[in-house]
Amino acid sequence: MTLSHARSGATRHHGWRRLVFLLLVSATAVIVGGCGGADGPPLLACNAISTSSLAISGLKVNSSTSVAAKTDGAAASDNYPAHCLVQGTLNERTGIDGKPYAIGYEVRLPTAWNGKFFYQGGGGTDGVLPPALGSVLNSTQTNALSQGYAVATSDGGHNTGQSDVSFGLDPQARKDYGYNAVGTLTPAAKQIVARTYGRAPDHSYFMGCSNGGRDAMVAASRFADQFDGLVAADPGFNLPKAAVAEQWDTQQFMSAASPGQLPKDAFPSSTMKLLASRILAKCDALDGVVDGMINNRSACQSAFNLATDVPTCTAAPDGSCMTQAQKTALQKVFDGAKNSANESLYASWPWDAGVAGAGWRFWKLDAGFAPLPFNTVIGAGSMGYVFTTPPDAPNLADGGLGYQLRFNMDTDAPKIFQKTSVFDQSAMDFMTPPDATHLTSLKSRGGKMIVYHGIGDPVFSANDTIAWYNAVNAADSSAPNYTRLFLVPGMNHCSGGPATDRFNMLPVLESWVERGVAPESVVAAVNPSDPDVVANGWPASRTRPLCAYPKQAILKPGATNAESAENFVCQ
Ligand SMILES: [Ca+2]
Repeated sequence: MTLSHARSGATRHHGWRRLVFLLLVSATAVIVGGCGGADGPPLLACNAISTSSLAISGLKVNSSTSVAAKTDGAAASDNYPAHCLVQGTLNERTGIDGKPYAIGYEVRLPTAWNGKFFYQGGGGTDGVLPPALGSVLNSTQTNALSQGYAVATSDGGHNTGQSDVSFGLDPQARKDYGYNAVGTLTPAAKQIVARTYGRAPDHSYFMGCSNGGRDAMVAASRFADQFDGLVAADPGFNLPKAAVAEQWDTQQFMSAASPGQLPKDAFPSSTMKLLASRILAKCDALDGVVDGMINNRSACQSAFNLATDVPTCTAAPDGSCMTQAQKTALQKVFDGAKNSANESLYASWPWDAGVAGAGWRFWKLDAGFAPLPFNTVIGAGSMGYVFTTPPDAPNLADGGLGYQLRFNMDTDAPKIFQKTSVFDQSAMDFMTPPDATHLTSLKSRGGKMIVYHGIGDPVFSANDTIAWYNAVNAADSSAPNYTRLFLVPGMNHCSGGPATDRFNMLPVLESWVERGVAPESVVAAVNPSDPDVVANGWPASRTRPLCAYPKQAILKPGATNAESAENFVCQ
């Protein structure tokens, strides 16, 4: 429906039907608060959208401009339709650190509106305002804006970029990052939608990966009244605990390093390739097809034994063995962060072919642009500034390695649960979904949430997400009626790895929300240009079904073509 169609719809009707239509329109206008109706505020053209014309509490419009359609992008996801771009801030204020803060936002309103709203989740430590094109994540397909969605996104309440995490010195900036940016922007953006098109959106969706996946899970818990459907991809919903694991991992990797070595030196690519090949040797065939993919994740965890399945070097490592120090460190990483009482501080990690993926290496061992793991580059500062209470503002001149090595699992890790009179919410309070295992509000309003997670994710453990999903089901056996989990074998963080990581969950979610079709399986393809796909020699046409957990993809009896999803069944 276009703007002009929305305004002139009544002209399509005649006689008594027209009268009934007008009565319905007027009743609807009352229900939605009179927006655009005869008694409500006038509809706003793009150039008329301003701070004063909207008059939304705390909301400032810095610019509202008409943007012409882009049709020459390299991929469909780069293109967008003609739309109105509104940029501004919410809740401008000065933090307790004396710095200016606000929730920066962007709302894009397509000329041809499909009647729906899409919130695009952020990522990492936020701090930047991504273009609100409505990314559908693991797909180069048409973005949500091009499908006619009105799309909103925010900077998470600070605009200092991804590398400056000093916003953690301000308690409100922590809350904005944790939940309040989504909670504040969503209703405000919907008011902008209503003032533009004359009515509230028919359906509202949220999609995000990583910290954006955490945003989705938090929204499903805190703001379930605002969303009909959500996609939480590779969610870091226990992010402060995962941050503890980032410190732990670096400590273990460094325990196997010789003097002068860094994690990337102590664990060269040849070592991780050896690990992947030994895991595959034990686990690939457990799902019935030797294809470089481990669909039978659960059987693999007991089948593979690092101590006995990888040769221990008697001389220097040459890619065919590991030193005992390497094996000890890797076992501790995969067992998960522990304190000195051997209590788990986060989660274990699944053995999976994704351990040799480029994304795994980037996060856990070698960021490439820095000689350190990205877990150190981003994980030291965010741990000290944002997740520790009170913040300890660590010196990061060495890239964060010293901080990570000094981090104490007995005395520092518990600070993610700590609060003070000034920092009145702990990191676990402001970052995680309250009562994550009971999605009662989402359930009662008929909302749906799709969660998916790469089994080879090196940042947020798929085991943590599986444990969450099992807990939700244990608390409510009807949970699959409103939330489903899809595991992606081999996939690293959000994408990449030896995996079928190209799929689009938005139409799947739309079908569930709007037509009641609960997803059983979703066809996924390889990204033919992914280096891990190329290195494995997989055909560019390979597809697989992703299966609703706990089902897994199994080759149909008698099928011979193991490259096509249609020959697999979820069971
Ligand atoms: Ca297999």
